[in-house]
Amino acid sequence: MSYPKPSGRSLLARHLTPEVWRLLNDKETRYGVRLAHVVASGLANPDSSVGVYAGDEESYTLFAPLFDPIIADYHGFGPEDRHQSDLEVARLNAPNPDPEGRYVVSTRIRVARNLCCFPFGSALTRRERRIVEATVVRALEDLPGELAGSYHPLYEMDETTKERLIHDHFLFKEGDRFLEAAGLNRDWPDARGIFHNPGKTFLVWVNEEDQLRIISMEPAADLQRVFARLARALAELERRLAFAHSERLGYLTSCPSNLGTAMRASVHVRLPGLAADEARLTALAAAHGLQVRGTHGEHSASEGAVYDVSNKRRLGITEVEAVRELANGVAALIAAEERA
Ligand code: ADP
Ligand code: DAR
Repeated sequence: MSYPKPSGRSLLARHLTPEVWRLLNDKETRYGVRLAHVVASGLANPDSSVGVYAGDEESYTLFAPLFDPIIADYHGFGPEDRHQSDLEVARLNAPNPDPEGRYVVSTRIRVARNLCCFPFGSALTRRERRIVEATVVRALEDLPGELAGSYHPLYEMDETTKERLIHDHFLFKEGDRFLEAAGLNRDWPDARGIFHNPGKTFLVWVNEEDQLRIISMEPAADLQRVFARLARALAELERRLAFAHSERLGYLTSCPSNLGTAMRASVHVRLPGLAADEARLTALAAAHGLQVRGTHGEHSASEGAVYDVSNKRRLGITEVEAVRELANGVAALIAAEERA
């Protein structure tokens, strides 16, 4: 395959030079992942922001001449940097940014994980994806106390239930064109599903963009309690499953934007005053290290002036620091809303 010059302004377009292509194009990981696989989504979607997906853990080292500049660009994380995780609730000290409940509708903290010793989602065979599902579900069905729940395979779910769960922000949307071009939607809906406790405050997505999306969520803005539930769940799951992880990059994920903590901590916050100037809202959020999404997450618009506001940085920051950064940033947005 000759050098496929990427168009657009993605990090792929910026860093897939002819030299990098010549250097890496004939290499293959032990799971058979090649460079063409890694760059497929960004080549097919010139409007990508990142444009690459790792096919396995080894992609991050074998294709480092492409991934390292992308990681440095997105996270400000250099080749000599080392990620540190910190899930110690006692060190969080994140004040509730909206104790009277006037602005924050709900809080959600999620982390991505992939099992070690398997390819990632874009390179799994149907058989491997079913083994991942069975392995993960066996661990989930063994969880104690508040984390106990049940698994609901997508392929056994009626459309009404699926649409209700998506509408209510509990279930992932069917894969978008970026995931499609990466091969992450292959064999859909086979071996995909959602685990949740009766109250839907603890949920796990199985085999979406990553093999696990582990989620703690509830109404209002008690970030401390949402984080504590997630930390308990991760401690239980780390005893039952081995996750793809590297000393340098932390938890390894399909998309490099999720590396490190692999955490996105978000609030749904109603900001009718700031909604009048979304560019200003986005700039104000960015000044506090926060990202703004629509009411239904990535690639969606805001409804009723409700915005999904979350930490942008995932790598080179600890989980505790990311959640504290969100708490402080949301408090600043609420103060600006009260002045708007
Ligand atoms: P992810 O956060 O898993 O990377 P998305 O941005 O697509 O992916 O969000 C997934 C789902 O989580 C969407 O339905 C979104 O509305 C929902 N969501 C995100 N943050 C919150 C929140 N604070 N409260 C309720 N739902 C949320
Ligand atoms: N849409 C892809 C991925 C961007 C980051 N979001 C993820 N990983 N869900 C892009 O390159 O724009």
